[in-house]
Amino acid sequence: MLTYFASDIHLHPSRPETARLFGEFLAGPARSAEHLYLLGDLFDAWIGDDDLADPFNAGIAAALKALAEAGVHIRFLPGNRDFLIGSGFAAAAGLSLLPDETVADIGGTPTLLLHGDTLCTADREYQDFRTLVRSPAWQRDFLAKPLAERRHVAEELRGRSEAEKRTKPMALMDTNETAVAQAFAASGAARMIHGHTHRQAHHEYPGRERWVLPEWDHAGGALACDAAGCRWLALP
Ligand code: LP5
Ligand code: MN
Repeated sequence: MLTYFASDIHLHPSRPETARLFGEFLAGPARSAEHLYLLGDLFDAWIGDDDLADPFNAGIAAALKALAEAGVHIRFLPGNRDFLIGSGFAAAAGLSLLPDETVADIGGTPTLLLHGDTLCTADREYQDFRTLVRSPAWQRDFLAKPLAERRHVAEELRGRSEAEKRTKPMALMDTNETAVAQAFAASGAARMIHGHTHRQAHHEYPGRERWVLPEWDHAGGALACDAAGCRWLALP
């Protein structure tokens, strides 16, 4: 049973090259897998499932649906940019939604799957922001606004986040080892797979391992796992 993992594709109409690369992945290598897990930030910004009328978004959903119809089980868990993906997108893309921090049996190894932003505990400003925008009340209020207004808010936030990231120390924006150890202990998993930090790596701890997925803005890539373990799958 071959399972692929990818995250941080950050699809956006302003980056057609990334969309092309991802489309080729879905139409090609992904078809060899039995399962594909998307671990958040599939989109650079998702402002609600009613934005599926947008041709760019509809095209991505259709490409995922074609993969699902070819027999690949696709699952998605939310990132910090597309946590508003809901059942409308899931139906259009033929995928199922998972909560962040899901333990799955991957080739016989209990594996904790998460986006990874919850591990960046030193970034207090981000964590406060996350608590706000993940609250059901805030989301109800936001989704009730017209699409154009939501798009404007998302663009403002993207700009603000980019500016803040230039001033935040790199270590602050990385995963915190105490949070990693706690996540292993709380989940009972022997393996962890996540994205978010864009710091592709394979970290090994006694009896445990942690894979950090790459982002797709520049090169991209996926992780392939089966009963023999995991390895990087480079894209052509
Ligand atoms: O994703 P990445 O790596 O670029 O940056 C994250 C953190 N930034 C974010 C913000 C998103 O990047 C912006 C795009 C979101 C689009 C989503 C649209 C749908 C919902 C609408 C939005 C509410 O998550 C960044 C981290 C970084 O990772 C590293 O871990 O540092 O965190 C921030 O930049 C957050 C700031 O520190 C705090 C921002 C406070 C803003 C307060 C406004 C609250 C009200 C917003 C609604 C009107
Ligand atoms: Mn992210």
